[in-house]
Amino acid sequence: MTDITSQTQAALAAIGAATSLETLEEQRLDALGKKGWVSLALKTLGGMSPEERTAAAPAIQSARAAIADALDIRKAALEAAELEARLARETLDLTLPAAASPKGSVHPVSQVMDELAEIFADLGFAVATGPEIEDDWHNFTALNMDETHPARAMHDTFYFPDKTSDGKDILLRTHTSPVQIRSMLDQGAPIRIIAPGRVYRSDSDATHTPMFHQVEGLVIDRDIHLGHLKWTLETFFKAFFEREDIVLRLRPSYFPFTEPSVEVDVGYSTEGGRRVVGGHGDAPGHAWMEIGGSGMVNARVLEFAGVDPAEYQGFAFGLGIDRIAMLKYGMNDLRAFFDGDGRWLAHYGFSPFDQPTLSAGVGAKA
Ligand code: FA5
Repeated sequence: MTDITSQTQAALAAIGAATSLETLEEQRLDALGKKGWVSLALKTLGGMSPEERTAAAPAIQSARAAIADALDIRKAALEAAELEARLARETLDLTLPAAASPKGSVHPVSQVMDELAEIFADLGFAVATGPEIEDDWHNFTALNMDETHPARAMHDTFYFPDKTSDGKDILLRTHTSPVQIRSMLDQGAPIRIIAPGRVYRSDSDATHTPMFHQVEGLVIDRDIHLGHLKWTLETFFKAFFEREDIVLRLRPSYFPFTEPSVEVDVGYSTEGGRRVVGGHGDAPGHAWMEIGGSGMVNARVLEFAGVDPAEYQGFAFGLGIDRIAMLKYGMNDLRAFFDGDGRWLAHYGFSPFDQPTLSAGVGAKA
């Protein structure tokens, strides 16, 4: 008994005198470690008679509790002292000049938006914008999707709990097509615009993200036909990918706001795991990738937007900007676009001085 008392006192004294976390750990192992004297003393209880155990156990238990408490207290004190010392040691002089200057870069989506605007400006298109928080009239109804239209369900829309003062649902726009309506209502026909911007759908995998970017195109004039649409897209993609062998495939499709509707695919091959645009998608080693929807603007949409369908018609398209950025610059996971990882941005980002121009090349990388 006296043995335990004196051993405990010696241990408490050593713990109190420990000047580093390492020596404190040695003290802990010496007493409470698997082979420590307290642990060994506890083990002897198993071989005792019940009477002996009742007599011996409280002393060992209280020795263990006292040592554990002392270890905790000393550990907290040593840690606090160490933190104080570190804070005193690691000073930072904010008035010193930076060792490396901060280096930002232009995100590939922003770069591609500038490239698009440059190419379409050359084709006579103005850039239009619309709100990302839309009402369901502009996003759906005026695009020929009334409340019961099944295509509304295909968009996985994010709705707000509130409504507009005149009772319309408020939502995050699911595509850039409402800018068609806003532009036609604002400026009437003829019209030639592109509308790049953010759109939102509840969707997520390697090629779908809940927020992504589209560019809408709209041309309304007299005698516009599907041939103009194909020429415009082909001319755009040749300039964008800076190659002449771009082959587009227009596939019959359905959008409520265009009639007829066509889905646009571009031929590509895979070289060293990287998709390279060009060539016929059905050629050996090639495939087609969907990059957008398009068609002739439905007469009902013109009516909703106050344009006389007897006098005017036109085409519209909506392309996934992130998709064409991936194709041009060789990324394979769309989600990385929005992770904000500095290493990804340093690799795929552009110098702010690398402004896309038709004369210098829309895709030149500094
Ligand atoms: C539309 O959004 C139509 N508004 C396009 C349109 C405009 C058709 C004008 C006719 C006239 P769609 O849902 O297919 O269509 O989307 C168009 C493109 O956006 C797709 O081809 C794809 O490139 C891209 N896209 C769609 N969903 C996602 C997503 N979750 N993540 C990234 N890109 C997407």
